[in-house]
Amino acid sequence: MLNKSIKVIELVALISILVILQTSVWTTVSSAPHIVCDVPSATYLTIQSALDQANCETINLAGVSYQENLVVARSVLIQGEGHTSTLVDGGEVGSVFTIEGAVDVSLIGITILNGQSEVGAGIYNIGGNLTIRDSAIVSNSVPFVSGGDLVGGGIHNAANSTVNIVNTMMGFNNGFYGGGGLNNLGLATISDSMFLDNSAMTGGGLKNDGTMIIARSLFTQNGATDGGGISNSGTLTVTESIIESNQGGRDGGGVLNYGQLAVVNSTIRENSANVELGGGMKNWGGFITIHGTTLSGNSANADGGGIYNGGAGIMVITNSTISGNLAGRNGGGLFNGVSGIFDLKSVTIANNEALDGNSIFNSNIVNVTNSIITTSSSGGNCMGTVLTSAGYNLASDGSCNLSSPGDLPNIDPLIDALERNGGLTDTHALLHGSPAIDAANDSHCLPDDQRGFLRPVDGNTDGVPHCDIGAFEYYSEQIFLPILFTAN
Ligand SMILES: [Ca+2]
Ligand SMILES: [Ca+2]
Repeated sequence: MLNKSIKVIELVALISILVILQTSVWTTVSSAPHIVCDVPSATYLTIQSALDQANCETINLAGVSYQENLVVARSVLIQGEGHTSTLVDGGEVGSVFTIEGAVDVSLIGITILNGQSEVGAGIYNIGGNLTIRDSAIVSNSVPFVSGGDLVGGGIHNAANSTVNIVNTMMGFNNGFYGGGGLNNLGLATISDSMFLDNSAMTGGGLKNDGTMIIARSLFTQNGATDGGGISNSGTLTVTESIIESNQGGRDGGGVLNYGQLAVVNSTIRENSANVELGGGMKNWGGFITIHGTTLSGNSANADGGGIYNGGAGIMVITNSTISGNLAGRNGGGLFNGVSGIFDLKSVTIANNEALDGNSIFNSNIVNVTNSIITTSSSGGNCMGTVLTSAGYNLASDGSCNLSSPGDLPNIDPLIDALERNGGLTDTHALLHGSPAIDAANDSHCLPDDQRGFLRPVDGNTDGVPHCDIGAFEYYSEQIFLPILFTAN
């Protein structure tokens, strides 16, 4: 719900920006003073001339279009009248903003567009502590220059630099080699923001080689050769966000990871790896934890419709759902390569499809407990190396060779369609009478389910509460209603 409202608001903002760009009703400032300093009170004809006044702390911009390429070498607040009216246009002749040195800079309520530079076409931040709020960074691009770094279409945030992006739209930027919307080597935080239709060879939406935290944000329709939405080689945490409808021309439609990545309470859906591996995610040698998250409807032309894990990558997945993903070759839900490790706990893997291994194609180690593995497609759930079961898994057929205590092979889990059942992500509810109810190992289950609803609950009303197998905890009607009313 939260994420949906973000999306609607930002799309409205985006449309208004596009209307402005197309109608070109704004003219470049010429003679009238549109730039005002608060303290000391003064007016200027260009933003740069105001920036050159060391004691001008706040620069207020009018609701017009400015064409300038600005160098900010001191701490300052630059404030527009809103991103639909105040435009700073780089004129395709350099970065729009270059921020130099250990300065505190805030950009609020402006649109930054038409920058063109081999690094950081919209904003090039070299050492600054930069905050961008209620703004838009659109249509900036890194052109090919022989021998150039060629990264950071919207923003390049250098090492020892900080960028905080709040309630901002990054759209239609091109980063050439890396980071269509943002290329980060320093520290970046992104919240309540949207990355739309950005592109680069690696990391269409963004590329992170530093440290980054993303919260409540949407990545959609970004494209890259590898890592359509996000490429991470550093340390990245993604919470309460949606990565949707991005495309990897080759690998990692939604996310490509070489580094350390945590995905929490998020949705990765309908991304595609058009030629090779990892429709939702590709992990190559990195460490990923996924919790409270749904990967659904992703597709890979070859292996790993939901997730491809290789290069000695390690993936720990808890309280999550892998549903309706498609691989043209092996591993509709999950593909595990010759040196990869998956650790699955309280996961629901359902309705995925592949040529071989609809749910899981394994070539090394997949540890699994308290999880549902189900498919209705021909060819069965599991293919390749036998899973390492710690018991209490439920599978719709016998192809996963589950034979540890509490394992329930060859049984229909009786799950409902993927939909919102409370919480921040879609889940497969257990239907009344599901054999998964109260059938998990309590010592391996977490204190809540994927939705954040408490476990264990006595779902079969025999007076004894036990955890359920899979990501969802079944509440019979008697106990479900009062919890719904007290949840908020
Ligand atoms: Ca239960
Ligand atoms: Ca019970």
